[in-house]
Amino acid sequence: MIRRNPVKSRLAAGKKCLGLWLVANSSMSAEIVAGTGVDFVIIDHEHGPGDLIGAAGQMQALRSGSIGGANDDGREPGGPAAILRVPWNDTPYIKRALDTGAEGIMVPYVETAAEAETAVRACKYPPAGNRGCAVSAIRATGFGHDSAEYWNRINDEVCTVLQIETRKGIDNIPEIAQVDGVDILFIGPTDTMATSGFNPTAPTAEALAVVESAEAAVKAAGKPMAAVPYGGRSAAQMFERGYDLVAAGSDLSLIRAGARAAMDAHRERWG
Ligand code: 3PY
Ligand code: MG
Repeated sequence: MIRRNPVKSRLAAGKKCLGLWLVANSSMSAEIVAGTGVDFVIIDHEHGPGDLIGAAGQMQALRSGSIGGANDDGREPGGPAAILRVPWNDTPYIKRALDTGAEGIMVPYVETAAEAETAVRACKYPPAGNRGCAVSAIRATGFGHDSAEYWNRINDEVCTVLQIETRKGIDNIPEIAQVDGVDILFIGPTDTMATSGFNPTAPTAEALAVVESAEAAVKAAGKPMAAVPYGGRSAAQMFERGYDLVAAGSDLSLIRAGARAAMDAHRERWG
């Protein structure tokens, strides 16, 4: 069965979406995260060691719904939306990620409307796009059990997320946002600062202002806006700023933060 994309259905209902990153290529990380009832995950293949076999295992774990009491509050059944960030705007990789079962694709470093069109076309079967078709042989269709339903529905259900991470990309947001099939614009604060000549590990007011100019442009274009928290802001503060989706932390960063807090508390008391 092909379900309604949970991110699309929440956005259509005017709800905000909280997500987490999966960087460790671990199905157990995915299972833990899914058990929290988080709205979406981003399986990261731009950074980290992720591969498509790992992504398949993570997507199986996301759907298992076996821990944490998820799905008892009216959310789409089947766990968080699985969005896969591809390494680059690469049509063959996007095809393989979708075939593996990703419900959304996130493309880094999009700078022009032409690049946005390339990404959207890679995410859609003809005639809307140029995604290759092997519906009887792929995990996304239940290995052929759901071929017809998948073909009929996936062009509408797939979620295309484009990242804005450069000055050129910011300048072109009005045109990028108008490309049919672009669902969400995701500002990458770290790369935006880095590509604008700033040190992203110690953001100055000037560096933050560049990211804020991207926010203003996405808002003006009327597109759903996403990012990771930046400038010391919490996820809640990001939502207050007008974000529709926030990807708040990763399996790896949350382990680091938990381990750090436990050790700091121990050292403070016991030395
Ligand atoms: C960035 O900040 O550059 C991202 O890609 C999201 O973390
Ligand atoms: Mg980035």
